Amino acid sequence: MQASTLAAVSSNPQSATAPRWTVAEVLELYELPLMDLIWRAQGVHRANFDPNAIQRSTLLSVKTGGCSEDCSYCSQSARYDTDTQRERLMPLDEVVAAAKAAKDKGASRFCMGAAWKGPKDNDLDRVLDMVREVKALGMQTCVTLGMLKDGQAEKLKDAGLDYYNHNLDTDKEFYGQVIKTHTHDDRLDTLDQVRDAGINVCSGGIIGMGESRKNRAALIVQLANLPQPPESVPINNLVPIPGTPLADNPRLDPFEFVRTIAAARITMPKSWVRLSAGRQEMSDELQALCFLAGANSMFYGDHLLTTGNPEVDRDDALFARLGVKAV
Ligand code: SAM
Ligand code: DTB
Ligand code: SF4
Repeated sequence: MQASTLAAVSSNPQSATAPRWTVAEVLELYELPLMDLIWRAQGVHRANFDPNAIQRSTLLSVKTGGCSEDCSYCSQSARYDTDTQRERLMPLDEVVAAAKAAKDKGASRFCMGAAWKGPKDNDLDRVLDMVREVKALGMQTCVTLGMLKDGQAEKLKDAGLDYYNHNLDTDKEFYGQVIKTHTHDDRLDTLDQVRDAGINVCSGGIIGMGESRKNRAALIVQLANLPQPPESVPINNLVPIPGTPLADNPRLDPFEFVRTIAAARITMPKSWVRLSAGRQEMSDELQALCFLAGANSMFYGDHLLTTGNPEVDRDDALFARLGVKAV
C-alpha cells in the first residue's frame, strides 16, 4: 500500500471507543520498502520535534538482582544462573553522587532501576528520598520499580517524580511465552496508576525475543492505543544474557529494529522514542539510521542496569559527527 493510502486509513479519530491504530495498519507500515518507511517516519518526526536534538537519560541500578520474577531475558531474575551479583538497595549518598556525575557529563534525566516485582512500602520510602535529592540537583527523575500498589504512585508524584518506566515489553499474545509470574494486564494496571497520579509514562518493549513481526506490530499498537500514548517509548533490542532462557536466541535482522523504531515514531508522533538496550552492539551507522527513523532519546553512560552501553566518549563523538545536540 502507498504511504498516502496508509495515511488515510490511519486517521481514525482519537476516541475512547475507536482504536487509533490496528495491527493490520501497523503491519502495512512494517511491509513498506525501508526507504519509504524511513521517509514517512522522518516526516512525522520533523513535524513534531527538532530532528537534530536527542534526549539523554543516565541509568543506575539502585537495587540489583535477586528478583522473584521469571522474565526470560533478565539477568536479575533469581531463577536463572547469571553473572549478576545480588546487591542491596544502594545508600542515598552513592545514588546522589552518581546523579551528580551524570549531570556533569550532560544527562538531563536520571533513571533509577530496581529488580523488584514491586516495591515494599519501606523500600519505597528510601526511593522517595532518592527522587527528592536527584530532583534537587535540577535533573528530571525517573524510576522503574516494578508493579505499584494503590497509593504508591501518588507518593512518587509528591516526591517530585517526573517519569515512571514500566514496559509492556511484548505483545499480550506473546507475553506468556516470556514471562509467567505476572501478566500483561498487571503491567497495564500499573501504567493506569502512574497515569492517574499525573506522572509521565515511559513504556516500551524489547524486540528480538523470538516474537513474530505481527507480535511486534501488536506491541506498538498496544502502546499507541493506550488512553494516552506514553510520553517516552523505549525500544530495547534484546541483550542476550548467558544463563537466561533467551541466551541463545537467534539475532534479529537490524533493519527489523529500525522498522520498529519507525513504526513507533509514526504511531506515537509526539512521544520521545528511545533507542535503548542493544546500542553497544550497534555500529554508529546503524544508530544513525535509528535516529533517521525517528528515535530521539537514548541511554547515556557506560552502563545500562547490568550490561554495558557505549562509552560516553564514543557517544560524544557520534553526536559531533552527526551534528546533533543533546537535550
Ligand atoms: N523490575 C522492573 C520491571 O520489570 O519493570 C524494573 C527493571 S527491568 C530490568 C526494566 C526493563 O529492562 C524491562 O522491562 C526490560 O524491557 C528491560 N530489559 C531487561 N533485561 C533486558 C535485556 N536482557 N535486554 C533488553 N532489555 C532488557
Ligand atoms: C528500558 O526500557 N530499558 C532500560 C530501562 N528501561 C530500565 C533497561 C535495559 C536493561 C538492559 C539489560 C541490563 O543492563 O540488565
Ligand atoms: Fe525482575 Fe524486572 Fe528483571 Fe522481570 S525484568 S526479572 S521484574 S528485574
